[in-house]
Amino acid sequence: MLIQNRRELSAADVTPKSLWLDRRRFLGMAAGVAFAPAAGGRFGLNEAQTARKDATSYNNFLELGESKEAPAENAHRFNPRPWTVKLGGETAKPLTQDIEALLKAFALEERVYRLRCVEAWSMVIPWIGFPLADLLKKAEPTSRAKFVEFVSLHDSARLPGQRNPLYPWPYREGLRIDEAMHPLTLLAVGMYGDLLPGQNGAPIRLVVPWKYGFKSIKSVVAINLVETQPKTTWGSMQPGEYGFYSNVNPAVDHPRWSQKKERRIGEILKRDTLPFNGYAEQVAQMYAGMDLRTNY
Ligand SMILES: Nc1nc2c(c(=O)[nH]1)N[C@H]1C(S)=C(S)[C@@H](COP(=O)(O)O)O[C@H]1N2
Ligand SMILES: [Mo]
Repeated sequence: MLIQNRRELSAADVTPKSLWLDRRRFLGMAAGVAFAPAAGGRFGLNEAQTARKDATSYNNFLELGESKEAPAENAHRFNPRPWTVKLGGETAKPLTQDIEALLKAFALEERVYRLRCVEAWSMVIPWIGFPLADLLKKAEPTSRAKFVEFVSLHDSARLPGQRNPLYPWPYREGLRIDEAMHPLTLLAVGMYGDLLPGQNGAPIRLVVPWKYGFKSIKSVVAINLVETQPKTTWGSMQPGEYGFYSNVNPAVDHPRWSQKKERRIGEILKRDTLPFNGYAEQVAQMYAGMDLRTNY
């Protein structure tokens, strides 16, 4: 005779195991960091965070649709498992790692960063992740590695927006090697104390807080160390509007609008946009001697 197991249901019982493997460790750790007094230290911000509801319902993620609302509406169709991240190119130790192994391999921390979209709106988001440098160092970049190329998942069954032929899929981005190795540059796997929702780039996305939002590529499957400046999606589509560097710069207008001010999502009055999105002290020296009007 079958005896019913009467223990209470836990999260592990009601969520697909493949999606939430080790979720308890992840959340426990995230909460611990979030409430640690040091969280606001080197990388933190003393600014009101954007409401989670706004940060997860007003998105740019073309692979899940073109409007701001579409990514959240379509995210249920995007299953971010199984998932592997491939690190290759100019490395002594190329590696391919399953996302679950990646989640365990690195010390996750919470960092509250501004994200400034090129469309002149911004948010303040508590990300959970680890420095990109930690992963790159594991692969041992060679001396020829001058840039890093990032590639998003290319699979129109999981990302139906890729059926739109107007864009050159997959989405691609790039950084110079020193930008990629900078301690502010984060690979995020969560936000607001939880795993990343699909619309925000599950299961792993880049966050480069001093650059316009489109540099923060979502749903990354490949990271390649390369010798020459890689092609980026926006750079190849509209080179006159989207430079490779795209550091947030209120002094350089977009060809079709000013970048002097921004609307913080959830607020009415506009704020002044800050050079390097407020991170000048940490990053400006990387661009010493560069003309940031030409290298926008
Ligand atoms: N793969 C991919 N990554 C992407 C985009 C995209 O369309 N596809 N949009 C970018 C843009 S323009 C912005 S502003 C940010 C938005 O991130 P958020 O929705 O988490 O705020 O994601 C960036 N990363
Ligand atoms: Mo953006």
